Amino acid sequence: HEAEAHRTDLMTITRYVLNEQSRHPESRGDFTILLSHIVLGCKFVCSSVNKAGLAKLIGLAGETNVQGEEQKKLDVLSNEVFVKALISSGRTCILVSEEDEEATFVDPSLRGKYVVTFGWTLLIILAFTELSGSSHVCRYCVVFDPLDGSSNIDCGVSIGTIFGVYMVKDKDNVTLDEVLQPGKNMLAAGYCMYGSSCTLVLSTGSGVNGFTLDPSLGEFILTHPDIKIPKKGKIYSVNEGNAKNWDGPTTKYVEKCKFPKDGASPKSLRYIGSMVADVHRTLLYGGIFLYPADKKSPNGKLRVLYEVFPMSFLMEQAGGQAFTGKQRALDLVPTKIHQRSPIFLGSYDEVEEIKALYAAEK
Ligand code: AHM
Ligand code: MG
Repeated sequence: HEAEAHRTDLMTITRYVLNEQSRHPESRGDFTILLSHIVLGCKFVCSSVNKAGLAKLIGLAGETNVQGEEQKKLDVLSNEVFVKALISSGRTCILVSEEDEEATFVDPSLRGKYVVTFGWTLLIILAFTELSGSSHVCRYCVVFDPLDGSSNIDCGVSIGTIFGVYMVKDKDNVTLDEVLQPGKNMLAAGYCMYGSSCTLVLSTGSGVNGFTLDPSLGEFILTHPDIKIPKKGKIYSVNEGNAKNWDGPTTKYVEKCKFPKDGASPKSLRYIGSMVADVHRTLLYGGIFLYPADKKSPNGKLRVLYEVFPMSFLMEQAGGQAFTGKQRALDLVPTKIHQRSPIFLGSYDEVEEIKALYAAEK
């Protein structure tokens, strides 16, 4: 009977977030509106990615179409779609995208206005409380990688979108400092994986939930409620081609994965080379994902704001950990929007081991 109820009583992502918001009486539904625009971007990218294999045939990404117009590459197209969807939500002040060198400051005229349609008494009360000062509803800054793992597009391997949301502190004087904040200040974080199905994993700071797109409905349905990462894991995920240049602790950890001395079985290696897919598997099956520093890239490869932070936020919310080799990843204070950092994230016990190896080096 329960299964039957699920089939007819669908928990869509919008319904889920609205339910969550209703626990906060002061909430005005702004986050729900923002999220619905993020979801729109994900659906668009999902549909484009699904058609990517046909590009050569019908002239999609990077090709010239029948009208002779140059078609945009998928990552460029995805970026445009997200930027436009986020701006049109009327709820954003600053956007930081992996695709754009500079942050986008949303034009004040596009930051939305309160629509007050109440009677005069209510208007006066509102004027003296929350509305005094500013009439803008721009409340959020969004950092995102519109299409991560783009080297995997042409061979049809899973790719994804990663995003993090900060709440604006000073909406009358918005500066870049709003996004140069530690990841622990994020209000929400998530990713959407374009794989064998399209899965959106989201945390608004009280656990992690996964939603799968039902293409026939065009809705994300709650399929993975309250995701918890296993405390230990049997899988490690890293680009071992860089091993020559690794530091001591990373080398020791991976050596132990392959040749455990305590009688345990060796771990399996899985590496897709798409952060979203590698992190998604780590979240569901347990284990560790690492993109360490190496001699050639002392800060690793992955970007703090829209790769390291959102994934670290989700890991912690699911009961795992995220570490940079020096500190808890979410404590890092970025000074540049495209800054990189080494990252070790996953099951609690695995990250604990990495932390011990780094502590022993000191
Ligand atoms: P991208 O943003 O240019 O797509 O690069 C990010 C990707 C991640 O998805 C993945 O974890 C990593 O780069 C793979 O890098 P490498 O090929 O060096 O292993
Ligand atoms: Mg990326």
